[in-house]
Amino acid sequence: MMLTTSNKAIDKQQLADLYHFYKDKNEEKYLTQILDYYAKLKQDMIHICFSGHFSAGKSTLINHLMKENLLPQSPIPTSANIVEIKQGIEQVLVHFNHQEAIKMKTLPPLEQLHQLCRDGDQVKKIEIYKNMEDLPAGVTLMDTPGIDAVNDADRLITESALHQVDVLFYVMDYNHVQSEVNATFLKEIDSMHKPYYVIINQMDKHDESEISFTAFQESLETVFRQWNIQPKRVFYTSMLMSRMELMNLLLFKRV
Ligand SMILES: Nc1nc2c(ncn2[C@@H]2O[C@H](COP(=O)(O)OP(=O)(O)O)[C@@H](O)[C@H]2O)c(=O)[nH]1
Ligand SMILES: [Mg+2]
Repeated sequence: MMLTTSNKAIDKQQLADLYHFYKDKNEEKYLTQILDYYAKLKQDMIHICFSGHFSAGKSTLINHLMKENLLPQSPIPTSANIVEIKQGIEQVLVHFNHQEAIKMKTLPPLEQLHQLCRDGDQVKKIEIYKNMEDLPAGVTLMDTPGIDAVNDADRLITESALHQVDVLFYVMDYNHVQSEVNATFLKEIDSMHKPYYVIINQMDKHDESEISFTAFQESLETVFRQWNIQPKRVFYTSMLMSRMELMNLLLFKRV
């Protein structure tokens, strides 16, 4: 069972009842989900999740949006745990798999923070609070481990966090849009009735002389139709191109 009820449809008392119901039945696996929901209800947070294949550019994109270098970016798989970024007085909470959580009253040096983000073996989740002018209060940005068929552990970590998510941005590398792994994951999101958007990143890899942007867009739409996937919108972006270069590609070479 996955808890899919939206936080508006369920109140704290119902969650408490549910918690005791499963606790009495010794159904441990649902208790963490219920506690996460409870924490979310109390904080009245909106969770915006970024997920997608390894190295699609999720962390780069979040860093870019926040104008901060909080997350490790690397061509080799990184962000092996869930990292939540929230507006607030600077502090970092580190939740471990097998020991008590710790609270840091200031941000550690970035290298140390990035190391914690990569440590999927010991660290389950990191919450980073910082005053950031581009992040409204009450919004949590979630960076998740990559979705990859060969690494089931990371996939499970991501999926276990999905019950908390209000909106999902699925990031794809320009060269991986046909991947079956993407389809399987998005179908699951679809079945949970979560709104989701697709971001095609790394558009700098597009070569108009190989395939026109219009043809690329049409082939993508065909793939989504075949998979029966209906994102609310598809965005095209690149972390390496200027706004002008991207607009030139998306608008003017389209016809
Ligand atoms: N060519 C290109 N490389 C990118 C782009 N965005 C990110 N990268 C690179 O792709 C690699 C993976 O990025 P990262 O953000 O760590 O991916 P994540 O695993 O999805 O979080 C890094 O080396 C980034 O510098 C892009 O738009 N174009
Ligand atoms: Mg990452």
